[in-house]
Amino acid sequence: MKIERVSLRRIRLPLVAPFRTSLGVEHERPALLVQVTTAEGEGWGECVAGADASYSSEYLEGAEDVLRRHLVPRLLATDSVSAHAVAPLLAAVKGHRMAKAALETAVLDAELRALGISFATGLGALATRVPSGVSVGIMDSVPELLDAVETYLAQGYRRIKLKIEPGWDVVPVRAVRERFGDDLLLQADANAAYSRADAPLLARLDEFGLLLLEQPLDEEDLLGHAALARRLTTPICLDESVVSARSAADAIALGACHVVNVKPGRVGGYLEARRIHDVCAASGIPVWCGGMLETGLGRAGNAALAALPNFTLPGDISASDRYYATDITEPFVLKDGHLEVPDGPGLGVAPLPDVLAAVTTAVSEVR
Ligand code: OSB
Ligand code: MG
Repeated sequence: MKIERVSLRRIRLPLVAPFRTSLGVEHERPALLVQVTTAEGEGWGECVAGADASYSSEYLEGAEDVLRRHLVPRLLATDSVSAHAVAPLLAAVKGHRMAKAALETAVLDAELRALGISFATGLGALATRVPSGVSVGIMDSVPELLDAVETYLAQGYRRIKLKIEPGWDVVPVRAVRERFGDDLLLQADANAAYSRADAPLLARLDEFGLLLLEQPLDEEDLLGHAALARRLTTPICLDESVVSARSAADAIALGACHVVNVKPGRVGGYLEARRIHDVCAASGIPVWCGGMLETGLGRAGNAALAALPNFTLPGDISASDRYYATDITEPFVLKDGHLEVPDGPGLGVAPLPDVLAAVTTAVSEVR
């Protein structure tokens, strides 16, 4: 495919409720959409970089800048681009995985749409629906948290993830476990808010039978995670620390995790995400699909990825209305606690023109 032009579109979506984590609180989701146009048709990708650089070093304006100056021009200068060629073409630019992921996704979407093949089929996935989990933010009080969890469970969510931070950990986890019982699939995510010295405190979570504890320590502290994994009975899961198939393999070899959260944006795209799935499968490490408050575009790709066989734990792939009153695509809805994996060509969904126009704050083209 020859890429003719690439549009970079900034959108802003209000959240149905504030989402608080140890990294901060979000009231809306500003996002960057990448649209590639080829002679064979178009494709879309969503960049998951946040407004600030609190989750990773990437942030929205930075992602837009590197796309415009360094990434898109490399593809425009190439006569024929396939999705598998994107990462090698962009490899001379270090890092910026979320920006690269958005561009590769748009090319993959265009390619698969032209071929009439769905993302799920293109990735090698067979499942037609995936179990849906929900990530529950830090609340002002335990009763408020219990109400939120009760509402999600009533909607059918199959697994609850509680965001934790120092001062909001043992007490809310105990409260949820006691209220909803031992059968509830429950896990916690610290977003790197603890240090090695907190091991005794984190060990107190062991009594609650969590599926896993996600990213308790700094993203670079693999040895700290390995020490914690030896000390706790709760399985350690890595999110921020795993940025590639190589780093996943290293973390596993060091004993730093028993489970991996796979987010396509964090690792540079769906093709690398697939490789992480494969590396983990070969090592007997289960994976699940994380989320970054994606719109329907990113949610569609994530549902396809999560349909791969080693995604044996429910992911943070909730229905559109978990975050958005109006999604930019046809909304993903919960059916019996699951989301359907789109089976149309490419991502199988596309932005609805009216909604897209209403939430767009800026568009620019790179040719
Ligand atoms: O750590 O998984 C995380 C959202 C933003 C940044 C980091 C994380 C999250 C979530 C939300 O937990 C998951 C979702 O999209 O529902
Ligand atoms: Mg996480």
